[in-house]
Amino acid sequence: MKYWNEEIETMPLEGMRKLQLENLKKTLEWVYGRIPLYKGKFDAVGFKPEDLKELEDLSKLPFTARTDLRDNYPFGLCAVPLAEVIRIHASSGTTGKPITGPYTQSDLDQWTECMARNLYAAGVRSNDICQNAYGMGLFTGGLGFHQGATRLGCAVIPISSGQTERQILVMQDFGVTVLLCTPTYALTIAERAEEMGVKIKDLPLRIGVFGAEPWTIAMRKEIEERMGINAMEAYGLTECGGPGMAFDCVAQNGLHVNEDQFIAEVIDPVTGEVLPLGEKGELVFTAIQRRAMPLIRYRTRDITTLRREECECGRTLIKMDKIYGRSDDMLIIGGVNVFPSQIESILLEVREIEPQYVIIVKKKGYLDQLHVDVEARQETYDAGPKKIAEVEKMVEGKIRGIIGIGMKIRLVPPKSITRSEGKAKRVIDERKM
Ligand code: DLL
Repeated sequence: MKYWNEEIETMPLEGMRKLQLENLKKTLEWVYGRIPLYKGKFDAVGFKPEDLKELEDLSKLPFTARTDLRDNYPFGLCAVPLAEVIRIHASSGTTGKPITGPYTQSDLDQWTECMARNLYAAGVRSNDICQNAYGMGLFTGGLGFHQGATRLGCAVIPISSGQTERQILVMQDFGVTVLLCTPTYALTIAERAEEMGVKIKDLPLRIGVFGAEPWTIAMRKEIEERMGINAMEAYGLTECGGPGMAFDCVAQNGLHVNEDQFIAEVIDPVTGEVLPLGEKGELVFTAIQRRAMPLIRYRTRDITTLRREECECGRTLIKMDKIYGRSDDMLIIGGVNVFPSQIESILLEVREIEPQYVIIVKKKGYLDQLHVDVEARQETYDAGPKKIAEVEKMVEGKIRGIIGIGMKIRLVPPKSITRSEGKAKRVIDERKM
């Protein structure tokens, strides 16, 4: 079998649009009658659920923002009584209240279905042994992957994140074939294994399914080479139901959106206008099968491009490019927009440094300045201050040449940057302190 769900994954566009329209109609009626926030938002623009005649009418509806979730914390956007809720996840959030994600039984079944499609497309099969090193708990990564891999019939090891040495021992002893974690934690595991003298390349490990944070194609290649695996991807967010909303396939050039469950749009983040396919902007999702908390036109703040094209894998599901970054991570330096991912791509091309870095934003007078601390490779560090200064200058030049702005690069000693066990913190904004 080539697909987990051939009918949906290869459905011709016309059929998919029909299915989406039916599901969207049901969902608009569902939220209008049950959630005061949505009744208010729809009434404010004079829209009744029965006004939906075609998919394009969706653009007449207002957006839902993260602040709507905060203002209605914890269950104000829940469309069913808590008696019908069987699971509640939450994203921690560094400031303010967490974001909650309630599920009914059918929401949980659909999530599992999405995760099964995701893992199957990544090449995972029932005879695989999956080490699930996503954080287990409130975070959707752990249980989402657990459910999906269990549905496939894999042997799942719910090890959760952390205790990296134990991860490596389990990987060796249990003959693990699939690793599930964030890309930066995969790098941490690869590095620790090298220090322990364990050659991951010689182990049976063959696939990783990574996600939950932005990572560049350069980072994917680095992980693939260091571990000798295919590094595949999962995308999703707590508010919309967790990982599995979009996933990549053998083509590894974009992620297919589970369109029977989510309608994706890309908008201009400033004007809110829907952008044509192929243009880069902010990703917006409408969940059309969820029942506990189906968000309408939810602004993710993730930046990408949508493409409808024939994929070599045969799936017809719309594709989104690898997430470029988050609009709230975008730095504006001297009027130039810079995403951390652009800096990462350049750093990963430099042999003399490790893929471990932190970007520090400072203010000097009225000007914003970027400083990047990046780890020297052991050989570079051992070669002494002259070599270090040379590499710093070379990296500064490369960045100026490609991004067009100057930033101060500082090579720091090997192993001096804190290793990630989940989502890495790559930017420290000292302007906000
Ligand atoms: O990170 C869900 C998830 C778990 C996805 C495991 C994939 C794997 P949150 O904690 O709510 O949910 O964070 C959601 O993480 O808006 C993106 O900014 C970012 N993100 C998630 N997956 C990717 C990815 C989970 N593949 C936020 N590439 C999203 C880039 C990602 N960013």
